[in-house]
Amino acid sequence: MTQAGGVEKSALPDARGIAIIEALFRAAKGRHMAPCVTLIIGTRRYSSWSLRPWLAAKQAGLTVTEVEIPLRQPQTRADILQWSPSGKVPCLIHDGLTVWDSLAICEYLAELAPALWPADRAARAVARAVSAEMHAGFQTLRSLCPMDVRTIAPMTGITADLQADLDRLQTLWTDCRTRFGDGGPFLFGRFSIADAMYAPVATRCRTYALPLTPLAESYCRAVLDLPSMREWIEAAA
Ligand SMILES: N[C@@H](CCC(=O)N[C@@H](CS)C(=O)NCC(=O)O)C(=O)O
Repeated sequence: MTQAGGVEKSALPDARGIAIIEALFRAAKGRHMAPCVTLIIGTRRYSSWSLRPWLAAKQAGLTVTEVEIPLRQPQTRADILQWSPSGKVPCLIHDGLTVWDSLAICEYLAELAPALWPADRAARAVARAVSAEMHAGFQTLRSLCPMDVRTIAPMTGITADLQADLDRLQTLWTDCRTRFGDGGPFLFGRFSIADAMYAPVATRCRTYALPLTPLAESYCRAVLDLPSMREWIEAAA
């Protein structure tokens, strides 16, 4: 049955279907397989919160089964509520457990794949702080420059509030790269959850041609060049 503008339910696997898919992965790959997680995500083109844990899981080499729910449809909330008690995506399902909220999901993924946080305690603490800052902040950037990975729409006239967000962003990226960035092009050298949290910002910088320092430009390029990022953008309708 299809509701106006909604998801055709038979087109999406249900919880039983997901359990069967996970069992098949386990059987096919044997005992030493990478953990298989299911992510309920929103429309790839727009769902910045979905991109974050999806990218973290892919970068960690986990096997990801996805259910993509179209956002901004009359049926969206009902469809999401079938999976996520908060009525929001993303939502992760693993071993019968449901975890909602992007940052909580990333923390869970790091328990499956500890390399998702930096190994050094100080670096790990700062990585958590900048991830939490992204999760809770940058309101002006988020509202004036919504994620749309398929569009290029250079912005003219940067407001003072938007410039303040851009300044903070670039101070933060410079600090992380300078103090912890040896050993790779990411905020803490190797890819970490902090990069997953800022990946939708890298796409916004490109979409809106936001003015950046050379360090910020090259950091954004490193994120956008990740094969998993390319895969997400390619798959976005
Ligand atoms: N704090 C949540 C925010 C999640 C959120 O707002 N997700 C949006 C999509 S990006 C959503 O589910 N919107 C519901 C809707 O559009 O009906 C998180 O970090 O996961």
